[in-house]
Amino acid sequence: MNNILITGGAGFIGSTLANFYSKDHKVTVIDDLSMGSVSNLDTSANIQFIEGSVTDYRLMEEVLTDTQFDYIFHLAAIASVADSVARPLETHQINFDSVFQLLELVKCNQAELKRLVFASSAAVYGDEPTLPKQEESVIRPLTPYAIDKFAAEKYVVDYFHLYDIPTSAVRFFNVYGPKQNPESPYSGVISIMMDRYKKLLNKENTTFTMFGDGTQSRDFVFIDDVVQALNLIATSSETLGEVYNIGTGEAIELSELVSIVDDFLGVSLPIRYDNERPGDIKHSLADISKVKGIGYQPNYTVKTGLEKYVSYEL
Ligand code: UD2
Repeated sequence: MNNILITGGAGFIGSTLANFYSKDHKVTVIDDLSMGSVSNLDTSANIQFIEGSVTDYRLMEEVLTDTQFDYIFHLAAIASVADSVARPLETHQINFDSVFQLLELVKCNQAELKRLVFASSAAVYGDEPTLPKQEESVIRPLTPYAIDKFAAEKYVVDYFHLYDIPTSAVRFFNVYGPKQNPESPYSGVISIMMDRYKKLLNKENTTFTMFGDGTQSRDFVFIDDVVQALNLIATSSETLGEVYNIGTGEAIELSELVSIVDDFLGVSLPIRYDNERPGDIKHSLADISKVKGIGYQPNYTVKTGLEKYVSYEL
């Protein structure tokens, strides 16, 4: 039985990962509940929940001196690109400072650690138009979010090379699935869309706002595939000090996404078109050869993932 720490563990990705590991391992979750919820976590004696922020040095020091962890997943972040443009200083403290602080605490207190996995983002590639994005592609971060993720990712990898701390970083493309919170205007687009479909099916008045003309495309990856990839990366020795894209290798336009769910549910989602969001990337697509090299195989296309999501949510 391993000891696993998941920061942001009550959020969408973190709670799915915590529930997955809690079947066989002891999981400690730290979350400030800004986007996450304790109700995302299974009721399990193997999960210990701590409410607090990863920016709280005292709290993090206490947790990391109390317990020797085998694995740490640092997922706590302000996940929204648009929110980082609106609040660059606040998001920097969470998306960058917390990582640096965690690395130092791990260096001093976690001699038994097998792996620290840091959640970076496809946003680091920015708007350089060459697709698909390989890990070695040009990096052109455009927003505070992307700059923080890239700088933090660099430190994470550097701590392996300089201090032998066992680290890996992952660049998430657009992750979706059950438990993604649709409440904020900055939530993942599929969770917002699902919320509007739910209202539509309940005969409530609703509109989905499309920022731009709907021709922007994303590599949407289903949460179960993300958990598969994270587990492989954390437990493989060849991933030490390396960075991995996590996506599907297929992209879809937003308007196409709406058509798929419309057809599936036999409805027509009312759409209001608005201006593109500042800092928005037009197209995003992962090259996943590197993570496939350690045995990753996405089990869901966007169609099958959406079907599963729709049957779970609606
Ligand atoms: C996602 C991640 C971000 C980062 C990035 C990597 C989320 C919430 N954000 O940012 O953390 O990893 O990918 O590239 O998962 N949109 C609408 N209507 C809405 C909401 C969004 O049209 O109500 C559009 C939005 O303008 C964008 C697209 O949908 O063109 C995707 O937006 P998003 O916020 O889901 O994700 P993204 O790609 O900005």
